[in-house]
Amino acid sequence: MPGEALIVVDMQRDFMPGGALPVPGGDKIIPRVNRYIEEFRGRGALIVATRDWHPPDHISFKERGGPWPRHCVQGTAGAEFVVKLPKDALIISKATEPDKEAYSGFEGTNLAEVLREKGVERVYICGVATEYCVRATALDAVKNGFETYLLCDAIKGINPQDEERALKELRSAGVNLFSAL
Ligand code: VGL
Ligand code: ZN
Repeated sequence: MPGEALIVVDMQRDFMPGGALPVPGGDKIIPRVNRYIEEFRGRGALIVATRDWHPPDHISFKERGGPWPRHCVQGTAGAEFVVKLPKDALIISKATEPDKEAYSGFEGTNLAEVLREKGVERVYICGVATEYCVRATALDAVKNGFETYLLCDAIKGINPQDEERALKELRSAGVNLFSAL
């Protein structure tokens, strides 16, 4: 419906098994994410895909004292999307500055402005990783005043306990936990 957006978070090769920073079972949700993309597109929603898009010397990388192995470096195969996106999808690149981490698709991007410009009031979120970029994006969606739904059958976390904690936190923050399955 008009007024709706589907936000697909970081469905990139490096976050899949075999990638630089794999989310266990991350590839299992690819078909469901693709199905949501088609369904939402069919009903006239705006399709947004965020991508982790780091410079090669990003602050979150181990060689700079950060927590993560080097991943999703701009322009590399590891940063490519693994889901089918329509040509008119809105691509949001985040964490593009060497010295700034950004887990949320709203952080340091124009996502909130674009959604408002397009009359979006309700957002549906899926993707990886639940307790990092999905969590941060959903919290910011609520903060920015969007009615926010998490598509719980199309998300995947790195650590099950952290994922569980994040889901509780999101629910108390006002995120609607939704599952079609
Ligand atoms: C992410 C760790 C580092 C994510 C991004 O997309 O959840 N996690 N960079
Ligand atoms: Zn990252």
